[in-house]
This record gives sequence, structure tokens and C-alpha cells, in this order.
Amino acid sequence: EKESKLTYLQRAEKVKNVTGRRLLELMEAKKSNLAVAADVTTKAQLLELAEAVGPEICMLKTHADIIADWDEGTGPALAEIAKRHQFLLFEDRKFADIGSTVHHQVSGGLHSISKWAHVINAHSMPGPGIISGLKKAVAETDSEMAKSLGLLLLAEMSSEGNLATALPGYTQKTIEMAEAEKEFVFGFISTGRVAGDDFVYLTPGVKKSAGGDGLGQQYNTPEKVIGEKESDVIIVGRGVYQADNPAKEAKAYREAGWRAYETRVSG
Ligand code: S5P
Repeated sequence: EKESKLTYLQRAEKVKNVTGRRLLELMEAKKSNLAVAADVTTKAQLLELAEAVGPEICMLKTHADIIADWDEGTGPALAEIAKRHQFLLFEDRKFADIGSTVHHQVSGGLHSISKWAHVINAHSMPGPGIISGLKKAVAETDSEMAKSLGLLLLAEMSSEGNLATALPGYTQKTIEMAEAEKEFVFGFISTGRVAGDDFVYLTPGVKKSAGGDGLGQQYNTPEKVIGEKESDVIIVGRGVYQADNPAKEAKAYREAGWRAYETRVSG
């Protein structure tokens, strides 16, 4: 793929999934390509973080299953904050099972993900049935919100030795699965741009300085991820929520990510 000079707004026209388009549009409107990974462990911390970083982000990435006191009210409370600050909710459940099982996992259980999330993700490991299972859950819902759910596939991972990156053909096969389901799949978790301008790329493993966490995570800077690797969205967890002032730190990451984007599309 040749270097992409298209703006997020120009890219929005190429994306078929309605949530993918909305994401690119609100990124341009808020001048933010920052997603914060809210890996805190209580409902109060989660809502407080969402409120604090809300003005700076295009997306809040959650792990609902690490919240000790998740209850029926948590999803709606997040959705209210997301609506007020204009960002999307991405539940990073990383579905990885057969179609029939993920069909229940996305809509049922304690977390009822499809009732409050705008974006979900899945591993391509099980094959295309995983997309069919998630799609079936969306088709069966009577919630307007769930009808517009967007799916991301994990084309690569950030962690050292991950098989998505190590196995020849894994990323390419994942892209082919996405190409076949463009109404639903609007992008990838990847280290950078791995396919065309009609997909959105979201990259975790981002910090002010490169390095690791001792548990396999590998960090790159916003400049490298957006500028050189041509990803679209930086996902920052500990870099933001472990800072003394997460709101201020989110602003700094937003500005760094946006500068790298402006340099890329104007350069
Ligand atoms: O390959 C991946 C995919 C994901 S979604 N590597 C990742 O680190 N993630 C997620 O990004 C991970 O689950 C975590 O929520 C976040 C990175 O957090 P940080 O604290 O290392 O910035």
C-alpha cells in the first residue's frame, strides 16, 4: 500500500460501517486520534476517568470484566458520559470462540456488551464463523445502538512474540476476512496501516518513550505509530491513567497524536 495522505474525513467516505464513519468524523471534529484504555478496576474509577479524559478522546476502550463491581447501571452510565463528551465506547473483549458462543457472549451475561458498546473486537483465529456469530447477535437485537455496532479484527498484536505477527499469512488472512464483511468490520488492531484507506487502524502499545512493561508489552511513541507506521488511532492506557493528572496527560497525548497526523497528511 502506498503512503496515505488522505484526511480522516476523506477516509470516512470510503468506510461502509456507520460506526467507523462516525469515528472518523468525530476524530476530525474533536481533533483527537486518542483512545484511552481505561484499565482501572472499579466502577467509580472507570466513570471518573471517562469524565476526566472525555473532552480529549475519540474513544474509551474498556475491559468490562476487570471491573470488580460492574452492575446493570455501569454500561448506561458510561454511555451517558460518552454521549455528552462525544466519544465512542470500545469494549475490548477480544472474542475468540466459535460463532454460536460469541453470539451469546456479546449480548448476554453480566456485561450485555451490545447494549452499550459502539465498537467490539475479535481474534480471527477461529475463522469467519466468529464474524457470523457476532453479526447474528446484532441482527437479532431490537436496540438501535446494537444495530450499528462496528467490529475490529486483531490483525497484529503489540506483545512480544505474538503469533499474529510471527505466523506468515496470519495478518493477510485476517485482512481477507475483513474485506468480505465491510458493512460490519471497519478496521483493525494493528501496529500500523496493514491494508487500504477504507479501513481504520488502531494501535495499542503507545507511550511517550519506547520500551516495555516487563510482561511482554512493547511501546512505541505517538510520532512513530501515526507518522511512520500510518496508524490512525493511538491507544494509551497506563501512560494516561497512571499519571498524576490523567486529564492533562490525555491532552498531551491528544496533541502529540494530532500533530503527527497533521504532519503526515500535509507532508
Ligand atoms: O495487541 C494488543 C491489543 C490490545 S487491544 N495489545 C494491547 O496492549 N491491547 C490493549 O491495549 C490491552 O488490553 C490494554 O488494555 C491496552 C494497552 O495498555 P497500556 O497500559 O500498555 O497502554
